[in-house]
Amino acid sequence: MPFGTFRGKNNILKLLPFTKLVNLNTLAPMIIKSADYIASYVDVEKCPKDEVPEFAFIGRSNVGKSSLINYLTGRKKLSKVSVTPGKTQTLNFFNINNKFQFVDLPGYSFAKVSKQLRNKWENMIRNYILQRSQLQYVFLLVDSRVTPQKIDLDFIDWMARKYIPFAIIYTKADKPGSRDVSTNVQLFENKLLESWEELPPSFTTSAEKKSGKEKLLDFIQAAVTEYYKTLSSREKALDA
Ligand SMILES: Nc1nc2c(ncn2[C@@H]2O[C@H](COP(=O)(O)OP(=O)(O)OP(=O)(O)O)[C@@H](O)[C@H]2O)c(=O)[nH]1
Ligand SMILES: [Mg+2]
Repeated sequence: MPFGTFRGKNNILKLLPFTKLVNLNTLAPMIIKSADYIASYVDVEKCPKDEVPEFAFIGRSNVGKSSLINYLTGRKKLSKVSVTPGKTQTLNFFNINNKFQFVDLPGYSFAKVSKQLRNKWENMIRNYILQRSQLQYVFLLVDSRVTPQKIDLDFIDWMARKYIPFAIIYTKADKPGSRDVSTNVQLFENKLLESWEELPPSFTTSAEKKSGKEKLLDFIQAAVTEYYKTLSSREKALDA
């Protein structure tokens, strides 16, 4: 498994498992046959205890997390979307193809709720990310229409320090080749390169124009395949 290198404080190099060694070209494209809402939780301890691989979507309020889940699964109303930020307030679980799970998280940095509530959400998100052992990747969504925001870079920095595997998804790229999108992505990557030797995997999507999901689904498919391969060799080893 190749690792990305994060320079961290005092220039100390740290290795992060953000890219898995899987040949995406050998896998058939993923077809979403089923996508169903499971339940919502506010406490990681109460989340389903199983070994289903999981992918979480996180980012600022209104960045398009719920819309992206709907676009990826081809289910318009699976996760609730709203023009008003702060729509998703719980950890929302979705079962995909009876094989893996998506978790839609509340947005961070939503200014219009009380500090107390914001702290509660932040703790809920952080505890979930730190404690959920079957979490394969955190997908950190970044709005491609704006210049780099400190809060997003800080969140990446926090995940790096906690050794959380993650990938970045630039959202709302309704005109993917446009100068604005490529300039903002470039600016964001330049910021990352101040602390990373190698960039994490990234994807550019538009839920509105329905573009960019194929590569992301390939990536998820590769991670799921890898997960079950590891699980079955572990079970075989235990049986032996
Ligand atoms: N132009 C454009 N708008 C989008 C896109 N994706 C989402 N939106 C809009 O952005 C707003 C927020 O979308 P949500 O999917 O609810 O965002 P969220 O990140 O889940 O928001 P919270 O749950 O409140 O944190 C809605 O008005 C969406 O229609 C996109 O690709 N392009
Ligand atoms: Mg949402």
